[in-house]
Amino acid sequence: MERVYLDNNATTIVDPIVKEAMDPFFCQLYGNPNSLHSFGTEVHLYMRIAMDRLYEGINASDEDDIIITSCGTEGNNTVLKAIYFDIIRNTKRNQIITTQVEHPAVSNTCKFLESLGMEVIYLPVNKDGIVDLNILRENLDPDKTALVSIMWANNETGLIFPIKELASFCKEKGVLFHTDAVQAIGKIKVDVKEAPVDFLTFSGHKFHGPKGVGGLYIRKGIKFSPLFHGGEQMGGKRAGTVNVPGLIGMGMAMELANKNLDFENTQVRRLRDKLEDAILNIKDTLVIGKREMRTPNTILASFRGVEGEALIWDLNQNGIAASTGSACASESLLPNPTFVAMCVNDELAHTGVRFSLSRFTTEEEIDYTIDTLKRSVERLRSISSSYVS
Ligand code: C6P
Repeated sequence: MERVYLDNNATTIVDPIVKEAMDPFFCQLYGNPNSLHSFGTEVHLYMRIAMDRLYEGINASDEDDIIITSCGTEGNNTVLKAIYFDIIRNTKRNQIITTQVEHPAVSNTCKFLESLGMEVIYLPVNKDGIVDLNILRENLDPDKTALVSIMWANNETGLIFPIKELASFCKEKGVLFHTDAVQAIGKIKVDVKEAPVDFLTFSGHKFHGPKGVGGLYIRKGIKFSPLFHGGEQMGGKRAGTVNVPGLIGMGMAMELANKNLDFENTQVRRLRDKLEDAILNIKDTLVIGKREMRTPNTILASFRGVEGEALIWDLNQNGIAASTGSACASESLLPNPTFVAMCVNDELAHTGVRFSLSRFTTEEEIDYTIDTLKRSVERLRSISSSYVS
């Protein structure tokens, strides 16, 4: 049986070049980089090269900081909790503005901080599924707002947010701006000089790097309380021994991701569009968000009368991996929050299926998926009590 992986927004295959780059750092170059002996110091050069690749990858300046974290969730927690400890508890600015469609790594952290007394505004999305400048303008109050946190690209719809405009507006108003760029890196250009964000989160395993490593960009001069207290690693900004193989792999993955951006925007986009056209050719289906406003690899589709879980199960029986939304919420029986925020009706909210491709997806895999999908939807509709054609 064919096996087709179309859940690349959940995680990606590690590029073999990345794996090869990481290899020596398990059994040969395994010293603790904070040790003073040669086993420790000999890894410094390689770590520097990896860090340079990260800086270059997002066009950060030398004076900016990038701290190495364990994942995207840690980066988001670090920023939001630092803002709580550094600004919200000590000043009159006790508000964070975010959106209704953030990943739980942001939204659940916000809910936790609300329980400690912080005020959170969850901005709705517009008819296109994104947060536009007008709604931020209406809600932002420089005397109250401590931070704006808005994702660069949505993990479920793939919709890209106008980060340059939103961050520039916050800069003009003197309000800090954070973006969760976990789903943007490797899919679209991310440039922190062009889009003046103060904090930016990324995660290695979303762009063909390893799991268990991520990064947090912090614009120069911003002081913040670390999430972890302990040793002096990362200049005291993130205690804990750095995941050296992870960092080496993530650095290589970032370089490859940027080298492959054109491919992503031509080849991956072409295959995504081919699958999307085929989905839309099936009766009573819809795809969320305009194509040109989405990352080139993502489709969130809805098949009327077919429960998302049932379709995922059926596709899985045929070797195809897709998801009903974000992997970490896939066991929830509640309607997909992104669908709800986009005012899609309740039936549709239960029928969403996300297909996410990568540069490793092949034409044959897409052709096989199209054939299988048509048959699965037809079969599931034929036994569905809620589907009337
Ligand atoms: N989204 C998905 O299926 P971690 O896994 O901690 O490195 O990254 C968390 C994270 C943060 N922000 C965004 C926008 C994300 O998409 C994710 C991970 C996966 O959509 C797994 S839940």
